[in-house]
Amino acid sequence: MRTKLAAGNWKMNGLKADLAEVEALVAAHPSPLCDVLLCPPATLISAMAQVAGASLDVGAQDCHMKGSGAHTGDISAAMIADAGGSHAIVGHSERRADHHESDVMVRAKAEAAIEGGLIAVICVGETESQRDAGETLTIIGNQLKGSLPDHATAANTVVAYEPVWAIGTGRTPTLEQIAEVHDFMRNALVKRFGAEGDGMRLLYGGSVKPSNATEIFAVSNVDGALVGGASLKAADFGAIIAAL
Ligand code: G2H
Repeated sequence: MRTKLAAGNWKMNGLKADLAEVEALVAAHPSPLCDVLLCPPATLISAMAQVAGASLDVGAQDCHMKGSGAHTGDISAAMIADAGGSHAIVGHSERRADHHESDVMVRAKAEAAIEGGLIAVICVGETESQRDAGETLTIIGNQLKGSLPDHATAANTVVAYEPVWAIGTGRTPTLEQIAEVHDFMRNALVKRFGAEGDGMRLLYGGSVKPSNATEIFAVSNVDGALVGGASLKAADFGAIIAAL
């Protein structure tokens, strides 16, 4: 039985004053019925973890593939854990695009996160032109094959399907399109990882909001959401948590 997960990705948003939203979220959902994760910018991980207490998990939006060294501007899995983080998002399409991250790099980052004791939230997703060309399942299959470490388990890995064209655009795939990809991912993961693949949580991400959360969460093999814009405000994210 997979536990549902509501994960928020604050992207490059959030100053200390915005932790008031987390305080409000914790006050409204002290014991949520699902797992809740928030991934703020690295500058806020430590402070957010203190505000979050035991009510929700805090994670990073990236994790370097090396443990330490001459990598200006990067942070390691040990640093994330030291700051109070328990998860790291890797392979988000914005990092694949802006920082030229390949599947090989994403896999190395996921391995570093897992070896550092974190849960890796590994993102995959097709572009609009890839979908229009009928390549969606091929792209997703290749990204899963290339980005997930061989020692991925249900306990150390979460997969997020985020169609690039649905991110921050207000557009979402149809429920049938989400089901098609999630069922495909489940089959691929079971084929490769057996029972562990059956236990891995599969999140949908891309313009999830309170008004569409309930119908998306009812889709086959959707075990929660990775939420961007709607995770910034306690009222919106709280409504998504309540829909799970
Ligand atoms: C997709 C998602 C969060 P948004 O990137 O990862 O963002 O919900 O704003 O589309």
